[in-house]
Amino acid sequence: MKLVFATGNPNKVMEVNDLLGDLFDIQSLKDIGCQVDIPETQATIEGNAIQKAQYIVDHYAMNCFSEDTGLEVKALNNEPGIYSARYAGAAKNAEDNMNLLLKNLSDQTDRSAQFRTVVALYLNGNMHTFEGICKGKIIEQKKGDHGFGYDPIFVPEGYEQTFAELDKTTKNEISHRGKAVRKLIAFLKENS
Ligand code: ITT
Repeated sequence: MKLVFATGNPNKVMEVNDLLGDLFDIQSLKDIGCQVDIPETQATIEGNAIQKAQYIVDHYAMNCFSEDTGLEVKALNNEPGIYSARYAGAAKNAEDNMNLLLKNLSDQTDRSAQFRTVVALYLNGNMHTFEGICKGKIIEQKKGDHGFGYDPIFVPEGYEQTFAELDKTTKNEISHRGKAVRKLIAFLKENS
C-alpha cells in the first residue's frame, strides 16, 4: 500500500522507516513534489497532526499519515508542547531550544516531562489518530550525540542515559514515536 509520510523532518523519517521496514510503500513529500512547509496552526498536538495530513488530502488526494510531537514539561505548565520545534524562535534550532528550556527550568526542582506524539492517518476517506507517550525527566546538562531535538536532555523513565546516549533501536522500543507508530502499524495490518 502506498502512503505519504507528511513530514519535513528527516530524523522522523529515519525513525519511522526503521519501524515500518518494508511493510508499506512510503512516499516522502519530495517523492510527491511537495516542497511546502505544511502549516501547523492548531492549539493541540492532535490538531496539528490532523492539519498536516489534511493538507496532503486537500492538495494531493492521497492516503497519508503525519505526526506531531511535543515535549511537555510539568513545571512549565506542559510547555514547550506545540511550540517544541520553535521554542527559541522561528529558526527551529535544537541547541537554542535546549538552552532556553534548561534556563527556564534552572530554578525548578520538579524536572519531570514527557514526549507526546500523535500520528494522524488518512485512509480511504477517514482520519484516524494514534497516541504515544514517553515519560521521563529533563537533566541539567546535555549528554550524547544520537537522535535529534531535545534528546540530549531527556532521560526516559527506568533509564540512566538520555535518548541521545541510547542506541536508536532502544529509543524506538520505548519512545513516544515508537509507541504511536506501532499502533499505526497494527491498524494498517488489520485494515488494508
Ligand atoms: P514536521 O512538522 O514537518 O513533521 P517538525 O520538526 O516541525 O517536523 P514537530 O512540529 O512535530 O516537527 O516539532 C516537534 C519538535 O519537537 C521537533 O522539531 C524536535 O525539536 C522535537 N522532537 C520531536 N520528536 C523528538 C524526539 O523524538 N526527540 C527529541 N526531540 C523531538
